[in-house]
This record gives sequence, structure tokens and C-alpha cells, in this order.
Amino acid sequence: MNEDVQITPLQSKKVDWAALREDFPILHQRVHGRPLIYFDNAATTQKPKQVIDALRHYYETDNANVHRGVHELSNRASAAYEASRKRVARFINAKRAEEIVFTRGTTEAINLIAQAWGNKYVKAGDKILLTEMEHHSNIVPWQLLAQRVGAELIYLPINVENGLLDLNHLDEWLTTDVKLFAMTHISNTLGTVNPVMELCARARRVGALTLVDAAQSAGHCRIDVQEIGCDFLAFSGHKMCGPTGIGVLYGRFEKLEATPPYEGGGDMISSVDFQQSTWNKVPHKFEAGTPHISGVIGLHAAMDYLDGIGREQIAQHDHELAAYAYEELARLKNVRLLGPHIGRAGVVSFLTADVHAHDLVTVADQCGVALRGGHHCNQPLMKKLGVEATARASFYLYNTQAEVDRLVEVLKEIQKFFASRH
Ligand code: C6P
Repeated sequence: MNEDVQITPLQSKKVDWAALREDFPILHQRVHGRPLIYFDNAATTQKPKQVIDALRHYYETDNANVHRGVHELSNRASAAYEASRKRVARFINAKRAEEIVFTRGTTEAINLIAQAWGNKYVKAGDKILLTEMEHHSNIVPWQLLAQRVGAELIYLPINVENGLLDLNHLDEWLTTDVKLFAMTHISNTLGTVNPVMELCARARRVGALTLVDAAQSAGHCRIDVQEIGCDFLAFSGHKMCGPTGIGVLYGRFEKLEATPPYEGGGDMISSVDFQQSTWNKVPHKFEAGTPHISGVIGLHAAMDYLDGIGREQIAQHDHELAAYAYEELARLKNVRLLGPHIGRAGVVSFLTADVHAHDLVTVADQCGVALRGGHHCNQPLMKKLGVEATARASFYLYNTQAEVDRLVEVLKEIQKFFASRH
């Protein structure tokens, strides 16, 4: 390749981050009398006007059920629904649109595989490999499967000091009796970015399938399922500027073809008789009943919005804010920061010795700062870290360095307030 013509998008494109805030009407309000600072983006992100307008347009002009009617509105709704599927395929570089299944979110996508694929292919004595930093959504479905079929769950350890997976010992865990390795791409508590491409390649060598939980990454960085080399990948629309109740399961076409249906109902069948039925083609086989049509259309608008900015730019913005927050918080007394020191995604979890995470988050809310406190659906990880709860600030494209400064100021005030009561 000619080095002279290698211009990365980051160099070629400047984003006006402040102007983007104007796309998010919800940000322009006061909470408890203070300007809202929304740092709970790992839980759900805010929605730009472009997504809200797409939902309004759909309900005002095209609303009808999909794949059923022969009337104009149904044809329009069906075309928009299938156009979004193609858009998702492009968004994650899937080989074909049929590899995209719409689900309610990451949780349902993982449950679909754990039930439909797992029931058929995982047998007593087989192992499912997870990591110690998984969200409950990527633990409990596998526990249910393991209980059903008599399989065993094993966990790749993390290094408590830096929040990274212990890859030196991966071969000890990734043995030939592992049927599937399910891993998070970005940890919602630690901000760790896992090397999913390497993990999938290593799993392939022992014949294990792979599932990537991209709940925290799909809207925050470039995702290329062919490059990652995973068999399945799951994400949620609401964590990437899209509506709630819509998500995506990506599956390699041949793996989806070989997986039995998940739920029965309308649209997932080819024919139904009194005693038995035959199934529709992939991906419709996995989409029983009337789907979340408006959600799918809103997701399309969200993907267009994010790619209009550039996901590499968003990733860099997240990383810069998180690195700045980490540095500033580390200067405070009695603050313990969790997770990697460098290279973290836009998530910073911390604890203060003098104030419980729940109290801290409650008082921060009174100052207009929305954080999350608790175990973040990561109870096994909390156990490993030896903590009950953390406070968490998670960032997105509309957050600013000035907001991080305000967070630090608020934390100092909170610490002073609690110290004065002792
Ligand atoms: N984490 C958080 O505040 P759903 O609920 O299906 O959209 O996403 C579940 C999920 C799966 N994996 C990861 C890594 C996640 O972070 C989440 C959701 C939220 O951290 C709610 S607990």
C-alpha cells in the first residue's frame, strides 16, 4: 500500500462536538435547579432529534404491520423494516442482511443463542467459557443452559490491579471441551476494551464458537464482525442513540441456519398444520410475532446519525474524556479507581473511602449530575474486586471536559460535606 495516501478519518474529519449537543433536546434542562450533566450513558444514551423525527415520521405517515399486508402502508413499513436490516449489516460489516436478527436488546439476543443454539449443541460435560467481567445478561442465560443440559461454566480471570483479562493463561481455560466462548467487548464497569479479535481467533483454534457482547461498544467504536471473526454478536439500540426495546443478534449465516427457532408464532413459520409446522427462512425464523417496527426504524436513524459523525471520532472522544476524568479523579483524596489505567473506553468507576457509592450518587443527582451507583449488573465482578458497589460515570459524544470538571467539583463538595458530619 502507498503510505502517502493513507489518511485516517481522524485526521481528515473534525467534529464540532459542542454543536452536536443541539441535536439532543433533553440535555437542555435543569435538574434540581442545576444544569443537567448526563453521565449515565452506559445504562442508556439520549436520543437526537434525527431519531425522534424518524419515529414521528413513521407513526404519522407509514404505520402498518410488516410482511403481512398488500396495502401501501404495509409495503412502506416492510420496506423500511428491511432497509434497516441492510443498514445494520453495513454498520457491522456482516456479509449479508440475513445474518441480522432483530431482538429486544442484547439480553434477548444472548438468551436466543443460549436457548435455541445451546439446547441443540451443548451437552452434559461440555464447557462454556465466560470472563469474570461479564454483565448478568452474559452469565445468567448460560447458567440456565448449563442447568438444563448439565454443562459447566468456567471463567477467564481478570487482573484486579488493572482490570484486564489474564491472557497469559488463556490456553488453560480454552480447551477442546469448550463449546462456546462468550465475552464482553467493553466492560460496563471497568471500561476495559477486550481484544475480541484475538480471543475469537484463539477460540477458533480449539473449535469453540464465539459470542461477543457488544452492548457497550456498538455505538462507541467501529465494529466489523468479519474482522473480529465472531460467530455471534449482540447489541442494544438504546445504548447507541436508538430507541429502547430494539436490539440486534448477528450470527454467521450457516450458524443461524443450523439453529432451531427460539419462539413460535406468526411470521417465523413457512407452513402450519394441526400437529406440526415448518420454519420460515433465516432471519425471519427468529422473529416471531409483530416486531418492534418503529424501534427498527429509529435504529436506522441512529446508525445514520452515528456514522454521520464517525465512530472512530466518537471512540476517540470517549477515550479522551475517560482519560481526563480518570486523571482528575485520581487527584482526589480517598478515591479508588477501578479498571485499566490507560486505553479505557468511556466508563470510569470509582469508590470513595468516606462516602458510600449510593450516597454519593444521590447527592450528585441533587447537583444535577446523573451517575449510576451499585453493582451495575456485575455482581460476580464486584465479588472479585472485593467491593459491593461503585459510582460510575459513563460518557458519550455530547459530554464535555467542562462537565467532567463540574463532576470533580461536586465530588469535592460531597467529600467535604460528609467529612464535616464525622
Ligand atoms: N448495562 C448498565 O448500566 P440490555 O439491557 O439488554 O440493553 O443490555 C444488557 C447489557 C449487556 N451487556 C453489557 C456489557 C451491558 O452493559 C448491558 C447493560 C447497563 O451498565 C444496564 S445494567
